[in-house]
Amino acid sequence: MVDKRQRFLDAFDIIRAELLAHFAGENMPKDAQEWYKRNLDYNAPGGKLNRGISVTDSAEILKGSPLTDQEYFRAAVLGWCVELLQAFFLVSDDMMDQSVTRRGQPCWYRVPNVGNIAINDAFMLEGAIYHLLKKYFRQEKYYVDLLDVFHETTYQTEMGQLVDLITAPEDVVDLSKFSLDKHRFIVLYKTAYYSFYLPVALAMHFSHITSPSAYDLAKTILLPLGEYFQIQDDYLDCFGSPEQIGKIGTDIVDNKCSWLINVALQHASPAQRKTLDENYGKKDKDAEARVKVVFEEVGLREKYAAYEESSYERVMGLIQTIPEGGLKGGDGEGALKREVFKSFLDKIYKRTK
Ligand code: GPP
Ligand code: MG
Ligand code: MG
Ligand code: MG
Repeated sequence: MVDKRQRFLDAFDIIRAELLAHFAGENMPKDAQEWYKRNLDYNAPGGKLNRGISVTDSAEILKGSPLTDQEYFRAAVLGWCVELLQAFFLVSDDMMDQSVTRRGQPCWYRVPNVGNIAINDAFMLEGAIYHLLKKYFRQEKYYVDLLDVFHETTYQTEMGQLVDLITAPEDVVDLSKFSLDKHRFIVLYKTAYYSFYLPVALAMHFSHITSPSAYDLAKTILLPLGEYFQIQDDYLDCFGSPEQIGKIGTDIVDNKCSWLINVALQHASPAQRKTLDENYGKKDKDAEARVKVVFEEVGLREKYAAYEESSYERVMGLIQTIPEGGLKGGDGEGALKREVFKSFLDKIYKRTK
Protein backbone atom coordinates (compact mmCIF):
# COMPACT_ATOMS: atom_id res chain seq x y z
CA MET A 1 0.00 0.00 0.00
CA VAL A 2 1.24 3.47 -0.84
CA ASP A 3 1.89 5.60 2.18
CA LYS A 4 -1.03 7.40 3.78
CA ARG A 5 0.03 10.89 2.85
CA GLN A 6 0.66 9.93 -0.76
CA ARG A 7 -2.71 8.22 -1.05
CA PHE A 8 -4.40 11.36 0.26
CA LEU A 9 -2.37 13.56 -2.11
CA ASP A 10 -3.32 11.33 -5.05
CA ALA A 11 -6.98 12.06 -4.33
CA PHE A 12 -6.19 15.77 -4.67
CA ASP A 13 -5.14 15.29 -8.31
CA ILE A 14 -8.64 14.09 -9.12
CA ILE A 15 -10.30 16.82 -7.05
CA ARG A 16 -8.20 19.55 -8.65
CA ALA A 17 -8.97 18.18 -12.12
CA GLU A 18 -12.69 18.34 -11.26
CA LEU A 19 -12.42 21.96 -10.10
CA LEU A 20 -10.47 22.94 -13.20
CA ALA A 21 -12.86 21.09 -15.52
CA HIS A 22 -15.70 23.05 -13.97
CA PHE A 23 -13.76 26.28 -14.59
CA ALA A 24 -13.24 25.31 -18.23
CA GLY A 25 -16.92 24.39 -18.54
CA GLU A 26 -17.84 27.90 -17.36
CA ASN A 27 -15.71 29.30 -20.21
CA MET A 28 -13.29 30.89 -17.79
CA PRO A 29 -10.41 32.44 -19.80
CA LYS A 30 -7.25 30.34 -20.08
CA ASP A 31 -5.22 32.70 -17.87
CA ALA A 32 -7.89 32.48 -15.14
CA GLN A 33 -7.80 28.69 -15.32
CA GLU A 34 -4.05 28.80 -14.90
CA TRP A 35 -4.31 31.29 -12.04
CA TYR A 36 -6.78 29.08 -10.19
CA LYS A 37 -4.58 26.03 -10.70
CA ARG A 38 -1.63 27.90 -9.24
CA ASN A 39 -3.75 29.13 -6.32
CA LEU A 40 -4.86 25.57 -5.56
CA ASP A 41 -1.39 24.07 -5.89
CA TYR A 42 0.31 26.80 -3.88
CA ASN A 43 -2.16 26.87 -1.00
CA ALA A 44 -3.98 23.56 -0.59
CA PRO A 45 -1.53 20.65 -0.44
CA GLY A 46 1.72 21.94 1.16
CA GLY A 47 0.95 21.46 4.85
CA LYS A 48 1.00 18.58 7.31
CA LEU A 49 -2.47 17.48 6.11
CA ASN A 50 -3.37 16.28 9.64
CA ARG A 51 -6.86 17.69 9.45
CA GLY A 52 -7.67 16.15 6.10
CA ILE A 53 -6.10 12.78 6.82
CA SER A 54 -8.01 12.66 10.11
CA VAL A 55 -11.23 12.46 8.11
CA THR A 56 -10.15 9.36 6.18
CA ASP A 57 -8.52 7.81 9.26
CA SER A 58 -11.63 8.40 11.37
CA ALA A 59 -13.93 7.07 8.66
CA GLU A 60 -11.88 3.88 8.53
CA ILE A 61 -11.81 3.49 12.32
CA LEU A 62 -15.57 4.04 12.49
CA LYS A 63 -16.15 1.45 9.76
CA GLY A 64 -13.93 -1.04 11.58
CA SER A 65 -12.36 -2.39 8.37
CA PRO A 66 -10.47 -0.92 5.40
CA LEU A 67 -12.43 1.49 3.21
CA THR A 68 -13.03 0.41 -0.38
CA ASP A 69 -11.28 2.59 -2.98
CA GLN A 70 -14.54 4.39 -3.67
CA GLU A 71 -15.28 4.95 0.02
CA TYR A 72 -11.73 6.17 0.53
CA PHE A 73 -12.01 8.68 -2.29
CA ARG A 74 -15.29 10.07 -0.97
CA ALA A 75 -13.90 10.41 2.55
CA ALA A 76 -10.83 12.05 1.02
CA VAL A 77 -13.06 14.61 -0.73
CA LEU A 78 -14.34 15.61 2.72
CA GLY A 79 -10.75 15.67 3.99
CA TRP A 80 -9.72 17.94 1.13
CA CYS A 81 -12.67 20.19 1.86
CA VAL A 82 -11.20 20.70 5.35
CA GLU A 83 -7.79 21.39 3.80
CA LEU A 84 -9.40 23.92 1.41
CA LEU A 85 -11.05 25.61 4.38
CA GLN A 86 -7.67 25.69 6.08
CA ALA A 87 -6.08 27.16 2.91
CA PHE A 88 -8.81 29.84 2.78
CA PHE A 89 -8.10 30.74 6.42
CA LEU A 90 -4.31 30.73 6.10
CA VAL A 91 -4.17 32.90 2.98
CA SER A 92 -6.39 35.42 4.81
CA ASP A 93 -4.72 35.06 8.21
CA ASP A 94 -1.28 35.73 6.74
CA MET A 95 -2.52 39.03 5.31
CA MET A 96 -4.10 40.01 8.62
CA ASP A 97 -1.03 38.96 10.64
CA GLN A 98 1.35 40.42 8.05
CA SER A 99 3.25 37.17 8.04
CA VAL A 100 6.21 36.57 5.76
CA THR A 101 6.41 32.83 5.11
CA ARG A 102 4.08 29.85 5.33
CA ARG A 103 4.95 26.20 4.79
CA GLY A 104 8.50 27.18 3.89
CA GLN A 105 7.56 29.53 1.05
CA PRO A 106 6.48 33.18 0.83
CA CYS A 107 2.89 33.77 1.97
CA TRP A 108 0.61 33.80 -1.08
CA TYR A 109 -0.15 37.54 -0.87
CA ARG A 110 3.60 38.22 -1.00
CA VAL A 111 4.14 36.32 -4.24
CA PRO A 112 4.89 38.79 -7.08
CA ASN A 113 1.73 39.90 -8.93
CA VAL A 114 -0.60 38.36 -6.33
CA GLY A 115 -0.95 41.01 -3.61
CA ASN A 116 -4.60 41.81 -2.83
CA ILE A 117 -5.85 39.33 -5.43
CA ALA A 118 -5.11 36.88 -2.62
CA ILE A 119 -8.34 38.06 -1.00
CA ASN A 120 -10.39 36.77 -3.92
CA ASP A 121 -8.21 33.68 -4.15
CA ALA A 122 -9.04 32.92 -0.51
CA PHE A 123 -12.77 33.26 -1.27
CA MET A 124 -12.35 30.86 -4.19
CA LEU A 125 -10.64 28.26 -2.01
CA GLU A 126 -13.71 28.44 0.22
CA GLY A 127 -16.07 28.31 -2.77
CA ALA A 128 -14.40 25.12 -3.96
CA ILE A 129 -15.61 23.37 -0.79
CA TYR A 130 -19.27 23.87 -1.63
CA HIS A 131 -18.78 22.96 -5.26
CA LEU A 132 -17.21 19.65 -4.20
CA LEU A 133 -19.81 18.90 -1.52
CA LYS A 134 -22.56 19.40 -4.08
CA LYS A 135 -20.83 17.35 -6.74
CA TYR A 136 -20.13 14.34 -4.52
CA PHE A 137 -22.68 14.45 -1.67
CA ARG A 138 -25.83 16.13 -3.01
CA GLN A 139 -27.76 12.85 -2.96
CA GLU A 140 -26.91 11.90 0.64
CA LYS A 141 -29.39 12.26 3.50
CA TYR A 142 -26.63 13.91 5.50
CA TYR A 143 -25.78 16.52 2.79
CA VAL A 144 -27.44 19.29 4.79
CA ASP A 145 -25.49 18.21 7.90
CA LEU A 146 -22.24 18.58 5.96
CA LEU A 147 -23.22 22.07 4.80
CA ASP A 148 -24.30 22.96 8.31
CA VAL A 149 -21.10 21.86 10.03
CA PHE A 150 -18.92 23.66 7.45
CA HIS A 151 -20.93 26.86 7.80
CA GLU A 152 -21.05 26.74 11.57
CA THR A 153 -17.36 26.00 12.10
CA THR A 154 -16.39 28.65 9.54
CA TYR A 155 -18.45 31.22 11.42
CA GLN A 156 -16.94 30.14 14.74
CA THR A 157 -13.45 30.48 13.29
CA GLU A 158 -14.23 33.99 12.07
CA MET A 159 -15.59 34.87 15.52
CA GLY A 160 -12.34 33.66 17.09
CA GLN A 161 -10.27 35.52 14.51
CA LEU A 162 -12.18 38.71 15.31
CA VAL A 163 -11.34 38.46 19.01
CA ASP A 164 -7.74 37.49 18.16
CA LEU A 165 -7.38 40.61 16.03
CA ILE A 166 -9.06 43.20 18.24
CA THR A 167 -7.22 41.92 21.31
CA ALA A 168 -4.01 42.72 19.42
CA PRO A 169 -4.30 46.37 18.32
CA GLU A 170 -1.28 47.65 16.40
CA ASP A 171 -1.08 51.02 18.12
CA VAL A 172 -1.94 50.50 21.81
CA VAL A 173 -0.20 47.80 23.81
CA ASP A 174 -2.01 47.10 27.07
CA LEU A 175 -0.96 43.76 28.52
CA SER A 176 -3.48 44.09 31.36
CA LYS A 177 -6.17 43.29 28.76
CA PHE A 178 -4.76 39.77 28.27
CA SER A 179 -5.74 36.75 30.35
CA LEU A 180 -5.62 32.98 30.01
CA ASP A 181 -9.43 32.99 29.96
CA LYS A 182 -9.44 35.33 27.00
CA HIS A 183 -6.77 33.22 25.34
CA ARG A 184 -8.87 30.11 25.87
CA PHE A 185 -11.88 31.72 24.20
CA ILE A 186 -9.80 32.83 21.22
CA VAL A 187 -8.18 29.47 20.58
CA LEU A 188 -11.35 27.42 20.93
CA TYR A 189 -13.05 29.57 18.34
CA LYS A 190 -10.22 30.37 15.95
CA THR A 191 -8.73 26.87 15.88
CA ALA A 192 -10.39 24.04 17.79
CA TYR A 193 -13.77 23.90 16.05
CA TYR A 194 -12.53 23.79 12.49
CA SER A 195 -9.29 21.89 13.07
CA PHE A 196 -10.53 19.19 15.44
CA TYR A 197 -14.31 19.00 15.73
CA LEU A 198 -14.95 19.51 12.00
CA PRO A 199 -12.85 16.58 10.63
CA VAL A 200 -14.29 14.10 13.13
CA ALA A 201 -17.87 15.37 12.73
CA LEU A 202 -17.51 14.92 8.94
CA ALA A 203 -16.30 11.34 9.38
CA MET A 204 -19.21 10.69 11.75
CA HIS A 205 -21.78 11.95 9.22
CA PHE A 206 -20.04 9.93 6.51
CA SER A 207 -20.41 6.88 8.78
CA HIS A 208 -24.14 7.59 9.29
CA ILE A 209 -23.81 8.42 12.96
CA THR A 210 -26.88 10.48 13.82
CA SER A 211 -27.17 10.68 17.60
CA PRO A 212 -26.66 14.28 18.86
CA SER A 213 -25.10 12.93 22.07
CA ALA A 214 -22.33 11.29 20.03
CA TYR A 215 -21.51 14.67 18.46
CA ASP A 216 -21.61 16.34 21.88
CA LEU A 217 -19.26 13.75 23.32
CA ALA A 218 -16.89 14.21 20.37
CA LYS A 219 -16.88 17.94 21.05
CA THR A 220 -16.03 17.52 24.76
CA ILE A 221 -12.84 15.72 23.73
CA LEU A 222 -11.92 17.57 20.56
CA LEU A 223 -12.17 21.13 21.89
CA PRO A 224 -9.56 20.52 24.65
CA LEU A 225 -7.45 18.75 22.03
CA GLY A 226 -7.71 21.81 19.79
CA GLU A 227 -6.83 24.10 22.67
CA TYR A 228 -3.69 22.05 23.26
CA PHE A 229 -2.85 22.23 19.54
CA GLN A 230 -3.10 26.03 19.41
CA ILE A 231 -0.96 26.35 22.55
CA GLN A 232 1.63 24.27 20.70
CA ASP A 233 1.26 26.70 17.79
CA ASP A 234 1.80 29.66 20.14
CA TYR A 235 4.86 27.97 21.66
CA LEU A 236 6.39 27.12 18.28
CA ASP A 237 5.78 30.68 17.05
CA CYS A 238 8.51 31.75 19.49
CA PHE A 239 10.58 28.64 20.22
CA GLY A 240 10.22 26.60 17.01
CA SER A 241 12.76 26.97 14.24
CA PRO A 242 11.43 28.64 11.08
CA GLU A 243 12.94 25.78 9.04
CA GLN A 244 10.88 23.25 10.96
CA ILE A 245 7.60 25.11 11.31
CA GLY A 246 7.83 26.62 7.82
CA LYS A 247 6.85 30.09 9.05
CA ILE A 248 8.46 33.00 10.85
CA GLY A 249 6.78 33.78 14.17
CA THR A 250 5.00 37.13 14.43
CA ASP A 251 3.07 36.87 17.72
CA ILE A 252 5.31 39.12 19.86
CA VAL A 253 5.60 41.82 17.22
CA ASP A 254 1.88 41.54 16.41
CA ASN A 255 0.88 42.09 20.07
CA LYS A 256 -0.95 38.72 20.17
CA CYS A 257 -2.73 37.41 23.26
CA SER A 258 -0.74 34.16 23.06
CA TRP A 259 -0.31 31.47 25.71
CA LEU A 260 3.34 32.49 26.19
CA ILE A 261 2.73 36.13 27.10
CA ASN A 262 -0.11 35.17 29.44
CA VAL A 263 2.01 32.66 31.35
CA ALA A 264 4.97 35.07 31.38
CA LEU A 265 2.74 37.77 32.88
CA GLN A 266 1.77 35.39 35.70
CA HIS A 267 5.40 34.83 36.68
CA ALA A 268 7.17 38.09 35.81
CA SER A 269 8.92 40.15 38.53
CA PRO A 270 8.13 43.90 38.50
CA ALA A 271 11.31 44.52 36.46
CA GLN A 272 10.47 41.80 33.96
CA ARG A 273 6.92 43.12 33.71
CA LYS A 274 8.31 46.54 32.86
CA THR A 275 10.41 45.01 30.08
CA LEU A 276 7.34 43.24 28.69
CA ASP A 277 5.22 46.42 28.86
CA GLU A 278 7.88 48.41 27.04
CA ASN A 279 8.78 45.89 24.35
CA TYR A 280 5.78 43.68 23.53
CA GLY A 281 3.89 44.50 20.33
CA LYS A 282 6.65 46.72 18.91
CA LYS A 283 7.59 46.43 15.24
CA ASP A 284 11.23 46.19 16.19
CA LYS A 285 13.58 43.18 16.19
CA ASP A 286 15.47 44.31 19.30
CA ALA A 287 12.28 44.80 21.29
CA GLU A 288 11.16 41.31 20.23
CA ALA A 289 14.51 39.90 21.39
CA ARG A 290 14.12 41.57 24.81
CA VAL A 291 10.70 39.96 25.22
CA LYS A 292 12.23 36.59 24.34
CA VAL A 293 14.87 37.07 27.06
CA VAL A 294 12.10 37.49 29.67
CA PHE A 295 10.31 34.44 28.24
CA GLU A 296 13.51 32.43 28.85
CA GLU A 297 14.09 33.94 32.31
CA VAL A 298 10.64 33.02 33.62
CA GLY A 299 11.16 29.45 32.37
CA LEU A 300 8.53 29.22 29.68
CA ARG A 301 10.18 26.19 28.06
CA GLU A 302 9.80 24.15 31.26
CA LYS A 303 6.31 25.48 31.92
CA TYR A 304 5.28 24.49 28.41
CA ALA A 305 6.73 20.99 28.82
CA ALA A 306 4.71 20.58 32.05
CA TYR A 307 1.61 21.92 30.31
CA GLU A 308 2.09 19.47 27.46
CA GLU A 309 2.25 16.51 29.84
CA SER A 310 -0.82 17.57 31.80
CA SER A 311 -2.73 18.30 28.63
CA TYR A 312 -1.96 14.83 27.26
CA GLU A 313 -3.17 13.26 30.52
CA ARG A 314 -6.31 15.36 30.48
CA VAL A 315 -7.26 14.44 26.92
CA MET A 316 -6.45 10.75 27.54
CA GLY A 317 -8.71 10.91 30.60
CA LEU A 318 -11.53 12.34 28.50
CA ILE A 319 -11.03 9.61 25.91
CA GLN A 320 -11.38 6.97 28.66
CA THR A 321 -14.91 8.27 29.37
CA ILE A 322 -16.01 6.63 26.10
CA PRO A 323 -17.25 3.08 26.82
CA GLU A 324 -14.65 0.47 25.85
CA GLY A 325 -16.70 -0.89 22.95
CA GLY A 326 -17.59 2.60 21.70
CA LEU A 327 -20.68 4.79 22.09
CA LYS A 328 -23.65 3.71 19.98
CA GLY A 329 -24.11 6.38 17.34
CA GLY A 330 -27.84 6.15 16.58
CA ASP A 331 -29.84 4.29 13.91
CA GLY A 332 -26.78 3.60 11.81
CA GLU A 333 -24.32 0.80 12.46
CA GLY A 334 -21.41 2.93 13.60
CA ALA A 335 -20.29 3.48 17.17
CA LEU A 336 -18.02 6.30 18.28
CA LYS A 337 -14.74 4.68 19.25
CA ARG A 338 -11.85 5.79 21.48
CA GLU A 339 -9.40 5.11 18.67
CA VAL A 340 -10.76 8.06 16.62
CA PHE A 341 -9.49 10.44 19.30
CA LYS A 342 -6.31 8.55 20.17
CA SER A 343 -5.31 8.60 16.54
CA PHE A 344 -5.82 12.39 16.39
CA LEU A 345 -3.94 12.95 19.67
CA ASP A 346 -1.01 10.82 18.43
CA LYS A 347 -0.75 13.02 15.33
CA ILE A 348 -0.02 16.12 17.41
CA TYR A 349 1.51 15.00 20.72
CA LYS A 350 4.98 16.60 21.16
CA ARG A 351 4.92 17.97 17.63
CA THR A 352 7.78 20.25 16.61
CA LYS A 353 6.25 21.51 13.37
C1 GPP B 1 -4.50 30.33 13.76
O1 GPP B 1 -3.96 31.54 14.13
C2 GPP B 1 -5.89 30.59 13.30
C3 GPP B 1 -6.25 30.60 12.01
C4 GPP B 1 -5.29 30.26 10.95
C5 GPP B 1 -7.67 30.92 11.65
C6 GPP B 1 -7.76 32.14 10.80
C7 GPP B 1 -9.16 32.52 10.64
C8 GPP B 1 -9.69 33.30 9.70
C9 GPP B 1 -11.15 33.56 9.70
C10 GPP B 1 -8.87 33.89 8.63
P1 GPP B 1 -2.41 31.92 13.92
O2 GPP B 1 -2.36 33.26 13.33
O3 GPP B 1 -1.69 31.64 15.20
O4 GPP B 1 -1.91 30.86 12.85
P2 GPP B 1 -0.41 30.85 12.26
O5 GPP B 1 0.53 30.78 13.44
O6 GPP B 1 -0.36 29.59 11.44
O7 GPP B 1 -0.27 32.10 11.46
MG1 MG C 1 -3.67 34.85 13.20
MG1 MG D 1 -1.12 33.93 11.72
MG1 MG E 1 0.35 31.09 15.42
